[in-house]
Amino acid sequence: MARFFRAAQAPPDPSALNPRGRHRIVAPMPKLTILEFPDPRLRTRAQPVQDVPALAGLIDDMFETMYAAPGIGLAATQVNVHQRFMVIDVSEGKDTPLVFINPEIVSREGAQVYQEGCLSVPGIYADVERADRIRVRALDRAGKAFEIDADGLLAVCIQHEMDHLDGKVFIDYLSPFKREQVRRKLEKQRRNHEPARGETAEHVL
Ligand code: QAP
Ligand code: CO
Repeated sequence: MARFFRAAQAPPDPSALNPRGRHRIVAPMPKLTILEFPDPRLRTRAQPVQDVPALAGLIDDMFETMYAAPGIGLAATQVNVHQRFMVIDVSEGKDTPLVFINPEIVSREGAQVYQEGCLSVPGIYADVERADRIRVRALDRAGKAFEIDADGLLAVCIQHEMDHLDGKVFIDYLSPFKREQVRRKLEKQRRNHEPARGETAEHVL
């Protein structure tokens, strides 16, 4: 209670006001828009990347969008780019960015169940079974081929993001009944939290 009172008394941070000073800016706009289930564009099968250098700016924007969310993985499909690449950072310090271009799983072993989420399915979490250990071959952002052995969370994340490149979302592993429940919950979330059609962000801030 006391802590709440002190916070309410704190002077406003001038940097949190826009130039006209009337509306408080809550958070900077993320660079890229993330498609949300059941958007049919999430069902697109991505094409192999041909021109790695051309992706440099997009990769930076995807990391920015992912870190801001905050998330640990983002596939190009989710930002409506239908080329086979993704960005991942599962580290505690958010200091280990990984880029996978034209990824291929060359071997898989074992099974693990992990409670997954997805920036394209906000607020929904569900257990999914995937391979426990994988070996992945891909190109890095310089276009150089590499191979990595992954287990635990990184292995889950790579498999989850590679699914996006094939038009697959983690809730596809749930029963049709559960998936319909998810669709209705998202619909309700949007009704309650998003501006009505015709209203601009300015009205909300
Ligand atoms: C995929 O997911 C993943 O619902 C990456 O409201 C997830 O970054 C791989 C997020 C779990 C392995 C394990 C989800 C953020 C982020 C939400 C994400 C949300 C806000 C999900
Ligand atoms: Co996802």
